[in-house]
Amino acid sequence: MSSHLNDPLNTQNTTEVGKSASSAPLWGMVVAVQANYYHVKLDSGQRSAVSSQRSAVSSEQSAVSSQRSAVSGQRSAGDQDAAVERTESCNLQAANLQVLLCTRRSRLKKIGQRVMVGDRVEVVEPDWVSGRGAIAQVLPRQSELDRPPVANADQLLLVFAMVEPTLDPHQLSHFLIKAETTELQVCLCLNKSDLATADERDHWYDRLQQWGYAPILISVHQATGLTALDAQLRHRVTIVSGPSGVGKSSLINRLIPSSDLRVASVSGKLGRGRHTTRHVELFELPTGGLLADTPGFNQPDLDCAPEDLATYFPEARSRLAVASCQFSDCLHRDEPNCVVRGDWERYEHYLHFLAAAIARQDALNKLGDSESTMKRKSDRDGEQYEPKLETKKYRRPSRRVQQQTLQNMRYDLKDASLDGD
Ligand SMILES: Nc1nc2c(ncn2[C@@H]2O[C@H](COP(=O)(O)OP(=O)(O)OP(=O)(O)O)[C@@H](O)[C@H]2O)c(=O)[nH]1
Ligand SMILES: [Mg+2]
Ligand SMILES: [Zn+2]
Repeated sequence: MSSHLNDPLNTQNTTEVGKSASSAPLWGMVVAVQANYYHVKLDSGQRSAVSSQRSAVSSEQSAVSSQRSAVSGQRSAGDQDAAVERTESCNLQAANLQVLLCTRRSRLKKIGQRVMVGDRVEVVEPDWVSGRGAIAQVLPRQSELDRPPVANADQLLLVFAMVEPTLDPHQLSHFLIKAETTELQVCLCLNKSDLATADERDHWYDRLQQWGYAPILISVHQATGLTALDAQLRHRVTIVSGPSGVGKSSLINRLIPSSDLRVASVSGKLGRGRHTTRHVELFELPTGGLLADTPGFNQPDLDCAPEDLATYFPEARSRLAVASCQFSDCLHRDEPNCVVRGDWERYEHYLHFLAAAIARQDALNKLGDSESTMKRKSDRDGEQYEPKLETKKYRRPSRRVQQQTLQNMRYDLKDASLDGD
């Protein structure tokens, strides 16, 4: 992350810097979004640059005033300086450790530029007294996740509990596949190892290695395994994900004690699921790096194409890295000379999720057919599309169909609230 952060400072804004010290652009990262306000944490290098610029300005002013005042000038300039410095540091502290509350410039609104948590932004017109500013520019994203909405994340930390709730291999697979579809690096962590026996711990460690993962076993309560985890999180932007109750918020609280209140507020009874997704926030690790807590949900929806599914299994990836199936569009079921089909534990999971992906695609295709309202027509000018005449469209639906639609909507709503977001 950090390598691309400084580029814009050196390239795009050299002329700005030349203009005047006080109008030098400020860069930072959006750490939280609430309604139309963005909390932007300024880059640390810049914060010191800003305060040294400001103290340079204030000492210039002091020098001028000391020249004017012949006798007591020196002393009052010194006092003034110190006072400015004190006010500044208080303001910055009051503004939540160099986080400015920003609006989005109307130009960005006009061009439809969304601002997400994790975005790298340019802040203009900082008001150090009130801790406010405006976002004038958003840098291109390196990655973008929709749920939760976070830009520029480097990795996904999938947290599961070994016990309470019981580790269900199928559910774990489900989450792992979902995590792999993000194309972010996936890191797996098993919490509550204090509740597991040594045999259980060995069993899961070996088993998940077979799946192609190197799980980090931790206990938030006993503070074990946290050093290894910390090394994995350092200097990266990580999204913490996993089912409800596995200890995601407890973990973040432990790693970032200062996040305590805020984490508690988003993962309490009220926040579970719905609230947290609407209010994603990045917390800074004392050792460097940022963590985003997410609401726990128990069944992520998979929307991957059948032909992509194998790429979300490290076991299949490693097989395909050294050999190829006979058919390039092999779905690895019963095709001849398939190199993926075989004796690996999760091959059963693969078949299960493949069947679901195929069913989903079929359903989408059917929907696409029935919803397509244009038909192709050839004439002298070539091919053209014209609206289809829909014979049944204006027919009034029967009472039974109306009842069924209503019923389905109820189920959808119920599912949505169970899913959490
Ligand atoms: N025994 C044990 N319990 C833990 C550990 N870590 C967390 N817990 C407990 O697990 C429960 C759930 O923890 P949370 O941190 O709220 O879990 P979460 O993943 O944030 O849950 P959601 O916010 O619902 O998604 C709490 O009662 C914690 O005290 C651990 O290492 N060992
Ligand atoms: Mg939580
Ligand atoms: Zn195959």
